[in-house]
Amino acid sequence: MAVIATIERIGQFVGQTVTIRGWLYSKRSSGKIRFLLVRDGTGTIQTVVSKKDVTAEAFEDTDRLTQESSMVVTGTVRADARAPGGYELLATDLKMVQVAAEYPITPKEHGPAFLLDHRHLWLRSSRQHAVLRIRSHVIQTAHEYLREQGFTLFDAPIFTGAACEGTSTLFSTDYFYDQKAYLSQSGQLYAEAGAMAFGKVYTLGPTFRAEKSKTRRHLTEFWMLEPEVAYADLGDLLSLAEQLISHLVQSVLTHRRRELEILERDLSRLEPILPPFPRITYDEAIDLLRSRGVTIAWGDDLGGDEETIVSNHFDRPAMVTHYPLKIKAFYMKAASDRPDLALCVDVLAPEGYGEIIGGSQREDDYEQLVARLVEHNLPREHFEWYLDLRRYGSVPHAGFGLGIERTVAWICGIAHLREAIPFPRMLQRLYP
Ligand code: NSS
Repeated sequence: MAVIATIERIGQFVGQTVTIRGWLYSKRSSGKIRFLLVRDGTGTIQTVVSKKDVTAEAFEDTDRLTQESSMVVTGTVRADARAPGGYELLATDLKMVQVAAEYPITPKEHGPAFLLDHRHLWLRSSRQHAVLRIRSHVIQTAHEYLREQGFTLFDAPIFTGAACEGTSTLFSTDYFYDQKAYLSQSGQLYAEAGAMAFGKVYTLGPTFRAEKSKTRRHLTEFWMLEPEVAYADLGDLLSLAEQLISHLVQSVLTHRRRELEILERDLSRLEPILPPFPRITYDEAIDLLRSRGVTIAWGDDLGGDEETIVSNHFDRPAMVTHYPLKIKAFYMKAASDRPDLALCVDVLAPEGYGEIIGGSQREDDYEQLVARLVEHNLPREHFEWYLDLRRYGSVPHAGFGLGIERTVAWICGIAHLREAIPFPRMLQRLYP
């Protein structure tokens, strides 16, 4: 019995006989030789099947193999600089597991609607595969990084009783005993309880926004990473944001370079992503926009186009702070010297990707927070537990939410968020 190897690690087995379990990506024939490109989920390898090296039955089977047929192949690993990936397998045995029906996705161009309808199969294509491997790496690296920094993973609920980010984007569902439940827009409020219990926590989970927006930057279900830190202010938050983002990007450059190459990502745009990131205030961003001919009133939020103009000004993510308090969420703390401004930050990724992080220092004063709930017309009874956090040992604290899909789309250099998650949920998409 040969050892079962993965294509990713095939370099460790040069000269040895191994078994690869996978699927046929493509094939071509030349006389008594068949060249099978086999993928196993970790990579692809060219497998050379010579009539002289395998049984007659195995050789005939190669002609029955269709695209995406499942197969187990055993052979000797050979280093070959000309082979894609640097290695080849010289087959000594081949077993078909299932002959696939005619595969709907072919090398010809398919439109996005067709590909999204076949998302369950599209995942196998090399570009989609590369994006989702990078996504996995980003999430795993974030867990490792935050653990090393002393954070405790603290899972927030998905069924919630109230809004975190504004009532207009809440998905509601029937709960027991005539209650309404809402799908969480953010784990933040719960993470704040966690920070008061553990000091430094983070949540990572799906979050939901019932925004009727059709832009390439919006999903109705997306994943958010939310660190929350007790005894921290806005300055501490900015350091954490630039360290975390830089670490994620540099780690992908080191460990997922092959995937970035498949995506033809311009690596020179990722290499400079290191601290410090530029910091500009909302006021400065407004000046910058006006100097570029944009008509914008003080107090307006920055839309996608404005974010693009600001972020194109820098080669690293820009940290825009101190937005007008009145356009921001109820929980943000006002600046002591300018009470019309929030101690908040939006981190805008370069190359037009726009906002990947939104965060703030939190209002930690009980009276102020009660006033903000009233201003925002929020039902106080749903927030009594949250007010308790200000009654019992309130401290300055801060946190942010990093959108996983937006971060992955930017790192991968892909235009649309829908490819940065296995099964995107959008205004008009719930299938598959
Ligand atoms: O609305 S945010 O700006 N902020 C919050 O939800 C805070 N409660 C987070 C916190 O402080 N713990 O969303 C944070 C990020 C934002 O920068 C985007 O990267 C991402 O979440 N985000 C989205 N990604 C995809 N689709 C949609 N609709 C979306 N909305 C926000």
